[in-house]
Amino acid sequence: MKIYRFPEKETWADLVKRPVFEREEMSGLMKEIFEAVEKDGDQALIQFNEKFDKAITPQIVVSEAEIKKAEDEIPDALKKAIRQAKENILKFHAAQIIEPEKIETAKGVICWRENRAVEKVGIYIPGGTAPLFSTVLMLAVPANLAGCKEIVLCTPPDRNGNINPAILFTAKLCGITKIFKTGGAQAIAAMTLGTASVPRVYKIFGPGNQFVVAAKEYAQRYGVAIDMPAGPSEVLVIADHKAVPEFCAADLLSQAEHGSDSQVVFITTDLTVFTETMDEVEKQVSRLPRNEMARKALDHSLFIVTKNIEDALEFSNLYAPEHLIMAVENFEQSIPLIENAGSVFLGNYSCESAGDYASGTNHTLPTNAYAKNYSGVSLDSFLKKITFQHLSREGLKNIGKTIEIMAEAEGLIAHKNAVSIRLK
Ligand code: HSO
Ligand code: ZN
Repeated sequence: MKIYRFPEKETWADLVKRPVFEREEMSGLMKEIFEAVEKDGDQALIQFNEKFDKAITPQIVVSEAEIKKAEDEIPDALKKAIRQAKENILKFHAAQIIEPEKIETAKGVICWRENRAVEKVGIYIPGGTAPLFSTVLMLAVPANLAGCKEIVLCTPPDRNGNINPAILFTAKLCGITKIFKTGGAQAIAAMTLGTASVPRVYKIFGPGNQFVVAAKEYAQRYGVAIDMPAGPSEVLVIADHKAVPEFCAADLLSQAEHGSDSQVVFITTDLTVFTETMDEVEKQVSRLPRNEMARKALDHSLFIVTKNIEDALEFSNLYAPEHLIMAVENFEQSIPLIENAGSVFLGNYSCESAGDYASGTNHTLPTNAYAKNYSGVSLDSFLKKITFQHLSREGLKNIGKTIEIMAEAEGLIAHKNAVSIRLK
């Protein structure tokens, strides 16, 4: 833990910096992987499964039988939990559907926007130590609501060539039928370029390790869009004298257990809450199965004391956290002061886990200070907006002069003529 009591504002710019990752080295590797997938298609994916995931997968397509088996393996309680989470995510995202409104900007000039789904989308779900089947819900539910015609899911197999059953169950529940056993950069390459089995998509979503992040960046060279630039997961907790140290510690650790590179920041105005939360973190971390990873994340975590909540929020806005927890009494007053954050959790009972799983909001959020200029995933992430307009002769007459004068001033006489020829 790095501890700062009332740090001077001049030092904040340094404190909010995230660790920088070696990026340059990756592009050579990405080129190799993308070229291999382009040349050998499914065969390359099978070979990469063996090389990177130590898995023998004669078939990369997940079969009906595998999905059925997964369904049988999932305990009923988990099935019920996943269904309830899905309902809430569906409710929250369905409310984001906005009906187009036709606007008459001048008499006879009618403009409007219509939504169209991104036709083909790819979802990447990491495997490994924490198979995030909850992310399947966060991406597939809005994709379905938006009306995406093709939803492709790639996820790495385990050493026996199997996919985590909860991922398969959730994918099936969300109506995803195209599931492939391929992970890492090669999965991103497959969805970018297409193979005999894996369809090519127009936009790729989902978290992943540094190879997946690099591959999503590389995929954009081929005209594929991505959800957002990524970095390790983050939480910033702001606590006042009414915060509960046990709760704060649990929230900090729920982020720390994601990975050793997780970013954890605690800011409080109360010295008792400060020391008690640190003690609690120490107490709770040793009881966690993933304590080793969490401890590594805690090594570079920040514990800060500020004079007041306004200062804490100013720091938070500069940091632009993925998740901001306001464990303060008067959280309502803080809302207008929050400028940069992916998702905000208000009060002592709004833990980040609620948003991670089941409250309904999306957990795919901007990290690495991108909350300054990106939103989290929502229904909009799966839509494009097309503008339409209809001008009557009268409409064109009403704005014709304006167009002609502007076109002439830009030296674009054909533009001017397009109006004059109609109105002469
Ligand atoms: N906190 C993660 C999402 C997640 N947590 C999935 C648990 N499962 C990134 O926002
Ligand atoms: Zn989480």
